[in-house]
Amino acid sequence: MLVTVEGEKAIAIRGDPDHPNTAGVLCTKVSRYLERTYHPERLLHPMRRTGPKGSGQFERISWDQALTTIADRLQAEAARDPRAILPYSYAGTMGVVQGESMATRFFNRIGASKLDRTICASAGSVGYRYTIGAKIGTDTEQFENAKLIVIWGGNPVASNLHFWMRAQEAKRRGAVLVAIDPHRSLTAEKCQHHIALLPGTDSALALGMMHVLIRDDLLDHDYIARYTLGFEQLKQRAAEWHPDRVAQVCGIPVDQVELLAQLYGKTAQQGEPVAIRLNYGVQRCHGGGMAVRNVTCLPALVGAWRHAAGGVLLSSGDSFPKQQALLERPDIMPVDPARPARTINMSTIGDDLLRPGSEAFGPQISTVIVYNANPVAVAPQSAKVAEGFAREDLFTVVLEHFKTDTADYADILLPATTQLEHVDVHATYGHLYIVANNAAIAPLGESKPNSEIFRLLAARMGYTDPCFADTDDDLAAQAFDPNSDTAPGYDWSRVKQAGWIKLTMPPAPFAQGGFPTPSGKCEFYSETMQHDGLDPLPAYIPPYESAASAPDLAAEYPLAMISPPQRNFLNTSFVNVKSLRDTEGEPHLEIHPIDAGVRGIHHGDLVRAFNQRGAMQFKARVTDAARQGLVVAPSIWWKKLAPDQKNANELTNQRLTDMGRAPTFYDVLVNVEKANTAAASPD
Ligand SMILES: Nc1nc2c(c(=O)[nH]1)N[C@H]1C(S)=C(S)[C@@H](COP(=O)(O)OP(=O)(O)OC[C@H]3O[C@@H](n4cnc5c(=O)[nH]c(N)nc54)[C@H](O)[C@@H]3O)O[C@H]1N2
Ligand SMILES: Nc1nc2c(c(=O)[nH]1)N[C@H]1C(S)=C(S)[C@@H](COP(=O)(O)OP(=O)(O)OC[C@H]3O[C@@H](n4cnc5c(=O)[nH]c(N)nc54)[C@H](O)[C@@H]3O)O[C@H]1N2
Ligand SMILES: [Mo]
Repeated sequence: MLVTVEGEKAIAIRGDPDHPNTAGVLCTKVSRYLERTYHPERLLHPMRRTGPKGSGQFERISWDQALTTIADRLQAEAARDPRAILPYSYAGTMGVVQGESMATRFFNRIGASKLDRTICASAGSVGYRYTIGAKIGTDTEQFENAKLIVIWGGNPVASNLHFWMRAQEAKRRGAVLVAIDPHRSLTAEKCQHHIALLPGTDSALALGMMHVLIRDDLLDHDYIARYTLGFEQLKQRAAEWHPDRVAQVCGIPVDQVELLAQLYGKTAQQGEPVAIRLNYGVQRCHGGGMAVRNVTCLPALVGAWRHAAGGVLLSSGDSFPKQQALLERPDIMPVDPARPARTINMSTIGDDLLRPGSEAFGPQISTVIVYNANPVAVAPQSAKVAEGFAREDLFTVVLEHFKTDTADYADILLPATTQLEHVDVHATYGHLYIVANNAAIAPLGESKPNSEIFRLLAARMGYTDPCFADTDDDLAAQAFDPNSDTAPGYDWSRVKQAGWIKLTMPPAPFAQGGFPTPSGKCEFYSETMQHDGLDPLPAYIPPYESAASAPDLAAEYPLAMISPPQRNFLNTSFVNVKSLRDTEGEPHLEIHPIDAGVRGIHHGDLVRAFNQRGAMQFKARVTDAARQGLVVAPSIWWKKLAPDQKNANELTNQRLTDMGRAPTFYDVLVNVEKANTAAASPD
């Protein structure tokens, strides 16, 4: 991003036309970054809570008062049992410096509980790594050369615009685009083919593709023999997945299974690059890890990895040689055999805040420090999360730009800087550039970077370890390994000057195998999975909440609900930016005309979606963009900006995926009724 500054003020923001991946294009929401930065409700000084928890009533205090209050509390807790202290952070800024470096050092030094950061990507990461060894994939910039692009569980028009630019270019050059998505998303609308399967059934579709590829011999036998493991066992497993069975499980016509497999296998057999952009939509049901694994097996079957523009991209995260231990310093954690280190899963924060201390759990959570996150709005089963944060005996500190749903529960609220005001360096998960974040303007008001806040707290706690003296430039300099193959000679001062550097990666990373798995091959059969108690072969795991696995529940709540991101929001960031929120209108629910018809629901009606966990009101949008049996609740709204102070996480559950301990946001059954009948019903 290029920021124009006049005097002290940033007056314009645009994409850098020289950056190869983004080519000067900013997505809708980030193009409003100035509106967000100079928002009249920006937090500009520390505050202390004056009203009841959740009320959002605060009074101004000084930094000195704030830091003293927090350090006193942390010291008292640490003396009792530091594991009662919990950091909670995720995607607010994805920078290395303002994310997990100084903050994590601080919590390690205390001996606080660790946070298992599972809320977004951990199911797929595990499934992908079992299969090909690391989160390394096709270079985004190569996709424009592909002849077939399968966009599997992603909506890049809304959530990954710079990938979509490449996919569009490929289409202009004659490529076929296929979207696999229960919802006719903005992306699916623009693809030549759209397969609207039921949520959580992607594993079965991938098995059906394997079945057809093997049946019709659309395989690259040479690639399979040299670079894969377990083809014979896979063949037997795939034989069980006749397209008729697949069609039934996925709720789609059988010819769509055939079409997809034939397109994929035949295009590859013609020697053309076939590429899969695999995204997060497939990971948010019970079998989310397995779904990613199954899809990740496909390129090896047809030899797609031979081409720079073939293969699959889930995340490019492992291509970055991040020096995590150097940044986070787990070595400074105190070791106390009586108090083994504890890890809390961020995806079950609702239950865990409400859990009493016990032998098995360890101490009750007494103190939470939230930065870069908005758990009250984004974590599943929101009512429990809010109940947890409302605990009178819980001490909560929130570092924020705004008074979010979570900030309303803070005892102490601290103003943080935005990306315009601090220094950072970014690894990415969609492309292969290390990106510098230089400060454009001075911190607004009394706001401070996260790193500085944790540095000051460390000083108040009396920590004299030299690592707490590292500046933000020091941290950025430590971010990547200069002796690595992908960022050789990494030098922060140069990156800072240049703005970015591209990693050095071979154009077709697995053209000659070399998968970073235990066998060095693409593992159709995974001994590691067997060792971990999982099916070693690609399998289908139905959603927790589906007619197949919970018929009684499905009788009561017959509609599957997904809540994918809206185009104008970034998770809950930007929801309070008026121009963006006005574009999205108010929380709405897409419902198929047949499902609406039987419920007497018309376009624009106020409806109530409900299940065993809660209820929420939406404006109905009657549209066949939502397939029959599915409702779509674009997300993630600030609860307090919704008419009934709720968002879709009122209805989601805290059950975890098959691998990676991740949430199952899209594994949810609900029923829907007109809201005016709601007054009479019990909840
Ligand atoms: N505008 C915008 N951009 C964003 C974000 C944002 O909030 N707003 N969030 C960012 C973050 S943190 C992430 S993780 C990514 C997420 O972005 P994506 O990777 O695109 O993932 P999702 O948005 O979760 O879902 C994408 C699509 O998957 C579909 N889907 C839902 N369930 C299933 C299923 O079971 N199978 C299949 N095949 N499809 C399914 C949804 O209908 C949706 O269209 O986007 C990033 N970019
Ligand atoms: N129902 C449903 N729930 C979901 C999802 C979904 O698709 N559906 N998506 C899930 C996914 S993929 C993700 S990644 C999570 C995201 O969940 P979160 O990581 O909580 O992301 P945000 O909601 O954007 O909240 C981030 C907060 O950090 C603040 N912030 C930004 N930069 C900084 C900074 O430099 N310092 C400090 N102190 N604060 C900063 C922002 O103001 C914002 O309030 O939500 C998950 N929840
Ligand atoms: Mo995410």
